[in-house]
Amino acid sequence: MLKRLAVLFAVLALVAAACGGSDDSSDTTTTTAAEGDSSGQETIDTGESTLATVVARGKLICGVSGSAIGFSVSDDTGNSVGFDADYCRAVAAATLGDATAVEFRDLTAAERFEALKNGEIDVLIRNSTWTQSRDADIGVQFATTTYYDGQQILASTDAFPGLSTESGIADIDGATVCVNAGTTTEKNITEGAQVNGITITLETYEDTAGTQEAYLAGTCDVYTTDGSGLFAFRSAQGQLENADAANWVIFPGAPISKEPLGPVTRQNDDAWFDIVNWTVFATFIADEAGIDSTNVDGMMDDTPELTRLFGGDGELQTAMGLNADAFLQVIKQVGSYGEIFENTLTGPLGLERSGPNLQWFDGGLIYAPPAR
Ligand SMILES: N[C@@H](CCC(=O)N[C@@H](CS)C(=O)NCC(=O)O)C(=O)O
Repeated sequence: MLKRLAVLFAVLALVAAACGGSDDSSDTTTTTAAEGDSSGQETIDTGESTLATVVARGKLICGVSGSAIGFSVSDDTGNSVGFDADYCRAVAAATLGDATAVEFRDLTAAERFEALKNGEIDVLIRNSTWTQSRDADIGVQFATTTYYDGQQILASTDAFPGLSTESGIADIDGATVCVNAGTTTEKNITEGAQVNGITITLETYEDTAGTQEAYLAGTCDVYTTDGSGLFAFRSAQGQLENADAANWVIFPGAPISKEPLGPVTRQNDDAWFDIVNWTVFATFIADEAGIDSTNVDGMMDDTPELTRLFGGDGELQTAMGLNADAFLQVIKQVGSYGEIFENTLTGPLGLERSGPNLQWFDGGLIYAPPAR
């Protein structure tokens, strides 16, 4: 409860000050090989495995947005709260046994992949969509998706009478649309307009603050980005008693794109990639078993798989260069997937866990391979 209140106050304190990312260079640049392998793709050789770098440094440097409400909102003390920020803490708990050993580095959409490739950050956990060009062309590697999102559109029934969640792109013909520069967002809405044979005017902003302020100022009559971002924006504005927010509709019900969001590491950094990936899987397996930070001590030996995962007989963490209880520390200090979702999205913003973000056995896509 206290944690949810802390997140809520942090969100409210920062909503008005929201700032964010811009130009996403991932889709355009093919960098020449600084220290490349045969495929000519740029590979950043940090000279040491990222695990060794983080352990030697005694803290994880994690790239976040810093202004994505619900995902990572950073304050001037260097703390960051939200779903992505919690996964940064989870990687620190797994690697260093201490979820607080994290330095959050706020990055714009344009800066995010460069900062990862040049070793400025150890891992990027910043509402970044897994795409073919990003995964295959620019020297980074996407780990397991932690939030299955999709692009949606936000507009007001004042500007578009009769608007509902059943409305679609075809219903915003002639609109001026606010978007974040260089993200997948801009491309999806441009293609969507072409496919629906409508005309829209794009107003592109370098960061989220600019995009949201333009919408609030009426410079554009439509705002579009990942559905979670729209929901968080409306929820936060509602909490700020912005009466207009009551007339804001998020549509279409079925998003116009797939936006699988998850952690990103450098390519050819496999040992570190496995640590980040299995940190995520550990939160999925705990969630699957109904385990969270409040009951893990009593349930960690309920099955041989849980015993292995939490550091008992047959544990596999030391083979990964981690402490045997690495993933036990993740659940104890940060929580299971369901707990992280509740503490950062559902509790503070009312963003319910549903659809693809449910466990596989509940019809969702949250699925972990067996810990054996
Ligand atoms: N998932 C998209 C980014 C979507 C996006 O821009 N989301 C907004 C939602 S508020 C955001 O992250 N803003 C914060 C920021 O850009 O720092 C991508 O990877 O290109």
